[in-house]
Amino acid sequence: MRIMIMGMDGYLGWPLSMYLSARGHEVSGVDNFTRRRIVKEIGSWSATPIKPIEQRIKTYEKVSGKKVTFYSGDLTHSDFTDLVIKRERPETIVHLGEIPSAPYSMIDVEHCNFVQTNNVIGNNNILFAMHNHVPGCHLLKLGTMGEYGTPNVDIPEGFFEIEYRGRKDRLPFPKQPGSWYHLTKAHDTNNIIFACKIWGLRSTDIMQGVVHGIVTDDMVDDDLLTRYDFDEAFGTALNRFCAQAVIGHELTPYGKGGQTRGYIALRDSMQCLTLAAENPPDEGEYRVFNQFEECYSVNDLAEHVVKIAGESGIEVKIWNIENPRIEAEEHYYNPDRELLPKLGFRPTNTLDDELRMTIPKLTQYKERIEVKRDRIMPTIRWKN
Ligand code: NAD
Ligand code: USQ
Repeated sequence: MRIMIMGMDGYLGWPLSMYLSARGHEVSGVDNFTRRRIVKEIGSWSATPIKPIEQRIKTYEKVSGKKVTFYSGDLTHSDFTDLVIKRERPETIVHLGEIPSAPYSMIDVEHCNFVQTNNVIGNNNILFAMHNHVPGCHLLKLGTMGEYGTPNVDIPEGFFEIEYRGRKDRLPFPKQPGSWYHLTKAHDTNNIIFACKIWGLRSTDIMQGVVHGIVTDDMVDDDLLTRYDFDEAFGTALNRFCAQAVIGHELTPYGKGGQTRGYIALRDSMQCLTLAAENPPDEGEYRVFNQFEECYSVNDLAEHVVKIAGESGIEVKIWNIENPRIEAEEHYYNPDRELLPKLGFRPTNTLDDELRMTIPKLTQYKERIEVKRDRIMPTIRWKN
């Protein structure tokens, strides 16, 4: 299948490109290196020393014998997006090419507007280019579990049956995002639903939980490593805790630490996205998959990291610091997760086994984390 990966240079995009290519798909991709630039802007870097995309592709092609095509450009430029989609005629587009950080979007009005414009406009440009050139293409769009927020009821996969004043309907489940970033994903969702309705496009909107880990089977050479962030804006909870453990920094659950989210290992995110790509929806169909393995509170995660780091002789403490965000610290959380397992998804490892791979791998980059130790504690607040 011809698959185009928007955001090929990113944390998920690069390993997914190799994973899909290794399975025999014809892979092309797009990126404008925003992620590299904005991590630098906040004074941090990836724990792993990542190579330029050209070198990644060259090494991958050498070790695999496969070919990957890359286009450097900005998805918010409609002419560019139109051109690459017209040229490659993808059968599936995996759209990862957005700015993924909640804290970065909360810095100030410029950052909020940059994230909202980047994400919403880029997504719209893809929808229009699909309509114009490849109306049968499947848009596999990365949304987030954070679109739903933390309601005090179970969370279905996208839609729910409701009876109101004696009438029934199947409606999109309400969205209560918790940052300007998370809101962009809800805006994208509405735009995609509308495009599927008026143009008959097909799409899978992936409500993905927080991703963690670094190891995938295709990273057989150091040139092929993916990025791994640990700073306050781009490091996600569990990845931050692992990096903190490696340098002996206290683990930092925010506030009471009862914030509960779905988590998924990087390798299993690849597995799920591949299953979704290889099992497309019907023409005109908009469907939603909740993509995570298990739910944990941040306190639970910190305890798992303390235990597994301890097995390697690393002693770390947990420090529940003041929460920079406005969010529920104790809440009900029970999302459904049925559609991907029905397609065959099985988590590869337990959380502890995955941590047994992540922590030693990360220890190789201890010095790089140490150099940016001052980027760990949160300074960006939801309310100044
Ligand atoms: P990432 O920042 O590492 O990857 C996104 C890539 O898209 C980057 O390389 C960036 O340079 C590129 N990009 C951004 N805007 C672009 C534009 N206008 N034109 C071209 N390229 C652009 O992020 P990630 O962690 O790999 O996440 C990928 C997707 O998955 C994002 O949409 C994110 O919101 C979503 N997601 C991530 C997680 C997670 O925990 N990592 C969880 C749920 C959802
Ligand atoms: N948290 C801590 N301590 C930390 C870092 C985070 O307690 O040191 C808490 C946060 O307050 C939050 C939870 O951990 O309650 C998750 O935070 P996060 O930074 O790991 O995740 P989030 O901001 O939600 O964003 C990440 C990705 C984003 C994706 C989202 C999936 O950056 O792209 O959309 O996870 S989800 O959380 O399901 O919405």
